[in-house]
Amino acid sequence: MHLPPSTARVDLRQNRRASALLAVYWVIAILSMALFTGAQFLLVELETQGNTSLEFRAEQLADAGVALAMHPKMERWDPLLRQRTGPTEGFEASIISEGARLNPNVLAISEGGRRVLTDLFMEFGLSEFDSQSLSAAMADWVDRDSDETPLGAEGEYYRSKGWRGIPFNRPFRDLEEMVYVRGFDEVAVRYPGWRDVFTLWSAGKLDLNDAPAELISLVCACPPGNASRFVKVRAGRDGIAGTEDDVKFESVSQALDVLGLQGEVKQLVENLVSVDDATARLISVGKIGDILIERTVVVRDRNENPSFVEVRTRRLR
Ligand SMILES: [Ca+2]
Ligand SMILES: [Ca+2]
Repeated sequence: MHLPPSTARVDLRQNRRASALLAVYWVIAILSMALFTGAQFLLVELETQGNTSLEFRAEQLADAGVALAMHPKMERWDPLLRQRTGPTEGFEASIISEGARLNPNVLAISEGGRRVLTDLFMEFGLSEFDSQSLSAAMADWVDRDSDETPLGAEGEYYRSKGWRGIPFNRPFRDLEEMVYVRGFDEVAVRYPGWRDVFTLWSAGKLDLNDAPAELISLVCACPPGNASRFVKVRAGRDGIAGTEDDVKFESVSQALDVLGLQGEVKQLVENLVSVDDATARLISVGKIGDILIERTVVVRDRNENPSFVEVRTRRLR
């Protein structure tokens, strides 16, 4: 069908007007969307900034706790370590001996230490054979030579798996290195919380004044009941650990007597335990509103010439 030229022009103009109108609607729609999105971004950004400044405040509060805990004269039961600084804010700091954890660098290089590691891995759920093999592989990892110990693993084993340059033949410098030791993957699967059991910063002996009952029983090869009773004695008359009446053992011999160890067993264990590790773990949680930030600082020689060896921060909530 052919329209007369004039009608065609009118239609064309109408079409153009309709197109222009449509374009205006589009522009309005896009602008509205842009404004809406912009407003949303602004809201999110304001919220993020608000959270960031609250997090910063919580970190400051955590640091206030760390600073107090750092002081060599500060006792762990001192109420100054637990303060409320406002209606919704405050901090709680604690001081723990780093010797309350196990040091793989020291344990792996002695027979008594490897016995402890083997027992620990069995506690984690590994078989006796796998536990012994893993202890031996850890010894090969940290000792300086490339001679394989019985059940151990040196370069040849790792090369067969396509890994070159390991073991490092030096002490672990980071707990994460342990993951690469042959057989350690089984520990990571069976006991994901393994990192909380170990440290690389203690002098290497289990500090009986702070260690949990499970590790005392393991290292001292004594019944769990003895270790629990020992921990109760340590907590003092009020039965609560970390209070003023806590018992602090002055000598290893005295502590082992309370644990009920005698004779040869006592002699064997004496080399694996202490009562005064010089490295401390200060854990301080800063709180504001619903936000909790935990700062962990490991301090060497807190009483003499303090130095930080590790600082970690995590948001708990
Ligand atoms: Ca080696
Ligand atoms: Ca107490």
